[in-house]
Amino acid sequence: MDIAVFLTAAKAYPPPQNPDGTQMRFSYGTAGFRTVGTTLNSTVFRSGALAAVRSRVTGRACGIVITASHNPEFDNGIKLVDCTGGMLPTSWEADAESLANAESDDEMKRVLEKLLALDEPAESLHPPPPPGLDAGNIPYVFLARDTRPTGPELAKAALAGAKAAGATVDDLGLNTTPQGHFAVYASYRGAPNTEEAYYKRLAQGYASLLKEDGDHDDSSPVEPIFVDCANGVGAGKFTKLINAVEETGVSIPIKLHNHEGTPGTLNNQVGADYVQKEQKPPKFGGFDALPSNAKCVSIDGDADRLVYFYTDENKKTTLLDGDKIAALVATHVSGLLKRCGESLLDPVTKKPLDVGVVQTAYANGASTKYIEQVLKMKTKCTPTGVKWLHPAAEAFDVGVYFEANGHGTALFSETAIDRIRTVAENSDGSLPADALRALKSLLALTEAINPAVGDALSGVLVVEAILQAKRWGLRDWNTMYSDLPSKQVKVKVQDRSVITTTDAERRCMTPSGMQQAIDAKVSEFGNDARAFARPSGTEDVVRVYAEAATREGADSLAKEVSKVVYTFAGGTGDAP
Ligand code: NG1
Ligand code: ZN
Repeated sequence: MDIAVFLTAAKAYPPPQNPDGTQMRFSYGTAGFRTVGTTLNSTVFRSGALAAVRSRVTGRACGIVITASHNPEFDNGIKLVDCTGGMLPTSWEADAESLANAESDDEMKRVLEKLLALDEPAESLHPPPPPGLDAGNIPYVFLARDTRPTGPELAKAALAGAKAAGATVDDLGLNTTPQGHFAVYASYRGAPNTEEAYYKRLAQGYASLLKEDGDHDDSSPVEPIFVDCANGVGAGKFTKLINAVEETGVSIPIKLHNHEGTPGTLNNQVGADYVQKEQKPPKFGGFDALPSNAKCVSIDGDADRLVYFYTDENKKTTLLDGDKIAALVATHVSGLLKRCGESLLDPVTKKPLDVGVVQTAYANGASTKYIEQVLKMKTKCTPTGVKWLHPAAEAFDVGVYFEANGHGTALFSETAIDRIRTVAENSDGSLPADALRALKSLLALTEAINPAVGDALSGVLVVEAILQAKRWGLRDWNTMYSDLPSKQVKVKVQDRSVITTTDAERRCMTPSGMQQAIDAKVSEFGNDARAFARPSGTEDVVRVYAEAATREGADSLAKEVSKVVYTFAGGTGDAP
């Protein structure tokens, strides 16, 4: 890389200044940089270069998505995609931040030289790509953006940064975060990586799932699915997916709401984040006029999250969140594995595939109990953010991970896929027919689900196929377990970094005395009560979560813990 060329190009992207004349600082949060879109030009330019450097160091293509996901329309951000399709390794975050905040050419040069000197061939960190695969032009960067008004300008800056660092840029234009990840994932494996190829793969996986699990020829679901697209990038992509599904000869009765051309703005009282946090239907899109108990889904602005919900005759809305999706997928996977009998045991050690569910502290206590005690599956709790859940899920042969907010997927290791495929293809009639169908169904699931990151679009296909296989409606699904009432609130403080946490963010280490005060409050709300506070990595707030045996209990515990945070961590504005 010619650093001098990069430094010259960087002159066109000077970092913005604070009102006091100091240089504005940017922090790498839960999912990359995220803040007011109009301030991000320099950060995005520099991150474009960082993606190119990451590609150079790993010898494989990497990616960038310009999005602020579920945040309001005026925010924007950048998500960096590592060469295998996952997120930038956490070990690079501090350098990404140093590059974004460098105040001189020398500082930028130092960070770039440090990173360029790293010797991290992709194979040393991840399963190697297929032997003999030509990596193409390296550095190579895929670029996608969502529908925000600042998107085009920022995408230009990212492109300029990547090019100034010597990269070839593959501009995917308006696209979802999961498509950005999939393009990189597929390119790493030498598989077709276009949008068309991706939707075809999902559609074929879905059609095979219906075929293997259905009892009759046309097992397409018929009940309409009303999808709130949050006025984001997902709506147009759903249309492509529906077409790809129809080309396979099956159908999916999706009706799109809150998309381009309809009133309302991105993520504003619509979308998965609103519906999950408020536990209410979207304010716009005509959801109040739908028939009672209609099947509804909300996705977020970059289409990597989904939650289901329905509103009954009494106008009571029931949310089926990421935890319920995880339980549904986990129960289906474990059912299929049981039907495969001993065919999937390790040929040498005779051990079964290691299956687990990964959650965060926000997972409803009832879901964890259900997965462990009823499904008898392992669970693991990680800090918030896909960058923590994904690697934890990769440690299993089959790892299902979902955040309560609906972000997640199911990962099948190469070993698991190879074993399933080998057994299915070499059964010679020796396997019972039902076991063979279960094996094929597992293979179909690996195709219908995004293997790189959560995807609301593939999520709908997978949920629908499972519901169809079980002949379940949303009410049946909901009876898997009853959520403990929970409440999430935000507390504004002067500097949220004064709060540090441990134990997968379930306990605070600082400010001193705050955890003891939280514990004292929790102990007043009975055995099922639980609460924690952590600084958000995407918004300038502290998030407080509480759950308890009753709605009143959860609400008042959240309020009490907010007061504790306000007192100990320097609250600003009105006290909770
Ligand atoms: P923060 O702001 O760090 O809580 C939020 C979500 C995460 C994840 C990221 C990235 C909650 C409580 N937190 O992170 O789960 O989705 O945004 O978009 O929903
Ligand atoms: Zn998102």
